Amino acid sequence: MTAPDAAVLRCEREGAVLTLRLNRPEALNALNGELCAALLRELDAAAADPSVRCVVLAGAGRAFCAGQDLRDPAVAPGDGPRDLGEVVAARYRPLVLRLRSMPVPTLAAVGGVAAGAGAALALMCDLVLARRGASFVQAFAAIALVPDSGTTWVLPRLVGRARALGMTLLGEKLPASQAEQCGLIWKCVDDEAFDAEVGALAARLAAQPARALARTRELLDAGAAGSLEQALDAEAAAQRELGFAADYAEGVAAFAHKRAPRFTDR
Ligand code: T3D
Repeated sequence: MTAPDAAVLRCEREGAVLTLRLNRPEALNALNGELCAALLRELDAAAADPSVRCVVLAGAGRAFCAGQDLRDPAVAPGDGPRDLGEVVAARYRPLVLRLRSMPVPTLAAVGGVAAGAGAALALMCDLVLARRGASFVQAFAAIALVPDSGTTWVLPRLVGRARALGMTLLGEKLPASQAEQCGLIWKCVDDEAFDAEVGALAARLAAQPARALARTRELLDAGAAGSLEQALDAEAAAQRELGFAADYAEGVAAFAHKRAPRFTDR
């Protein structure tokens, strides 16, 4: 794996779990070009490293991520207009597609506010665990932009059109408890239990059959857009692939012998 970028991204390893921690706490971990590049580089490295079986995305300090760094000269309109289409295509598109196609499960550990593209990156992870004091903000309208980084795709899928419009048009801070209630995230956790729950859930995901989980994500994403026939065909194709893989034999053997499985496929 490549060396961690200590300046803006911390890479923390605990067994098969890799935690990528956004590390610009003075700017609430806002995303500049350097941080986006470092994150993509480490996600690519994790995808290629068979010893990584779960990736956790987290933030240093009191925030998860405040979205695009509005002081970044590449986007700040101070010296004249900026082509933000170029910025989102170059920085956020590859990150979103990389997260959504990781060969291992991904977990967002949202310990504080997640805004704009920061919320989008969290919502692109397979599971989102949020500290009770955390919140989610669709911050785009406040600076007269549209939701980006896949927000228009993921938000209505998670919470439906009415709530997606309410969140994006009003841009209010949505507390983690309400985010759980409306299905935006997997779970809201009491502040004092948060770190332990993140560690336990990540370890549990890392012990799961990674390839089967990645195919499950693909099928759920594709199924939401396609017909029932397409879903049945895609399920059969994935089941064919997984049925020939080692993890299936291991899972059935573990069941038969009443022992814990040791999954290795990715
Ligand atoms: O632009 C493009 O390239 C297109 C791509 C867009 C993708 C996007 O993500 S657009 C959305 C960008 N993000 C925002 O608009 C969020 C702006 N921030 C906020 O609304 C609030 O800061 C928060 C709701 C996130 C948190 O509020 P609060 O009260 O907890 O903290 P604060 O006091 O507002 O911020 C603390 C510090 O962080 C402050 O710095 P200072 O004054 O102490 O030196 C603040 O300026 C800084 N900060 C917060 N967000 C950003 C930021 N610095 C740079 N960029 C930020 N996004």
